[in-house]
Amino acid sequence: IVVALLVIAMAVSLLAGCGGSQPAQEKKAEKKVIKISIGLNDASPEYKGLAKWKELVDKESKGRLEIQIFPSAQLGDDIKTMTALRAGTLEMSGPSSSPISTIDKKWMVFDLPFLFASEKIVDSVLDGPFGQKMLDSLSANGLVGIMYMENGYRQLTNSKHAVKTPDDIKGLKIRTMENPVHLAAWRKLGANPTPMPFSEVFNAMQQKTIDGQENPNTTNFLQKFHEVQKYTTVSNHVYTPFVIMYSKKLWDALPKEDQELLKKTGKEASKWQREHNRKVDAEALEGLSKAGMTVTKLTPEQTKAFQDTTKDIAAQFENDIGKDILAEVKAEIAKVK
Ligand code: KDG
Repeated sequence: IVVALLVIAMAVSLLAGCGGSQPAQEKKAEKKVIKISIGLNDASPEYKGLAKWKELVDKESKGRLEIQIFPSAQLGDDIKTMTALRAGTLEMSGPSSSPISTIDKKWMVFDLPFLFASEKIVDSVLDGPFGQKMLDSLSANGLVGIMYMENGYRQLTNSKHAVKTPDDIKGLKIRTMENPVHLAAWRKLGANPTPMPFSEVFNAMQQKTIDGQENPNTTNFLQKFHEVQKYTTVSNHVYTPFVIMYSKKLWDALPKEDQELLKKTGKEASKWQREHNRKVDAEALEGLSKAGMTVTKLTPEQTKAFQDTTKDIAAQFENDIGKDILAEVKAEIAKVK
C-alpha cells in the first residue's frame, strides 16, 4: 500500500508540474533592492518623501523593485555616501546640495545667501531648465541626479542668546555644512564657523563644542535640537535643496524600463514631498516654541541687515561657480519676479 501511495503521489506531482491547465512556467523576474542613505531620521520630510517614492516604485514595478531607506547616516554622512555612489558600492544617497560642491564647485550656486526670495522662485528654478541642467551635470562625476526634494529655508539656532542682528552673531561657534560658501558667509557675519558632518551636530551641541547650527525648522524640531538649543532665529538665509542621486555605475547597469520607471515615479514623489514639507514646516516651528525655545522672526528690515552683510559673497565665489551659471540662475529668477 505504501508503495502504491508513493507512486500515486509522484504521478500527481508530475502532472501538477507540467499539466496542461498550468501556465507555462514563467521565469519570475528577479527582485532588485535599491538602497538609499540619508543623514536625517525617519521622522523627517525627506524620509517621508522617499517612503512615498518607495510605495510608488513598488506599485509600478509590481514588487520587482524595492527601495530600502537607511536614515540617520547609518550608511555614512553625505560626503562618504557620495564617494560610495561614485565607486559603485551603494545605489543611492539624498544629500543636501551643499556638500556636492566638494565634487563640483558650480553646486555652490545654491549656497549663496538669500538667493531664492520665495518658494515660487524655488519651484520655478528647480523644476525648470536650470534645475534639470544641474541634475544632468552630475553624470560627469559618476552620479545620476534623479530629483530634488525639499529641505527648506535654513534657520539659525543657538544656545547663547537671541539673534536679531548680525552683531548678535559675533563670536558664536556655528556648525556649517562642509562647504566654503557657508563658511565665508558665517565668517562675514562675525561667527566662528566649523564645518561638520550632520550626524555629529547633536552631540557637538550637547557637549557645547559648538554654540549653534542652522537647518530648516523641520530638522531642528524632528531631530530634537530644542533639547540642546535655546534660541531660534527665523532667518531664511539660504535654501539648499536635497538632491536624490544614483550611482552612475549602477544606474547604467539598470534596464532602460527601470530607469524610466524610477524617474517617472521620482517626479511624483518629489512633488508630494515638497507639498508635505510645506505643510509641516510651520508645525515644526510651533513645536520648537512649545518645547521652550525662544523664537525670533526677523522683520524685513532686520533681514536686510543680514543681506547687506553677505551681499559680496556671490562675487567672491563667481569664478568657482562659473559666471555662466550665475548669469543663468539670475535670469531664471528674474523671469519669476
Ligand atoms: O539627509 C540629509 C542630511 O544628510 C544632511 O544633508 C542634512 O542639511 C543637512 C545638514 O545640515 O547637514
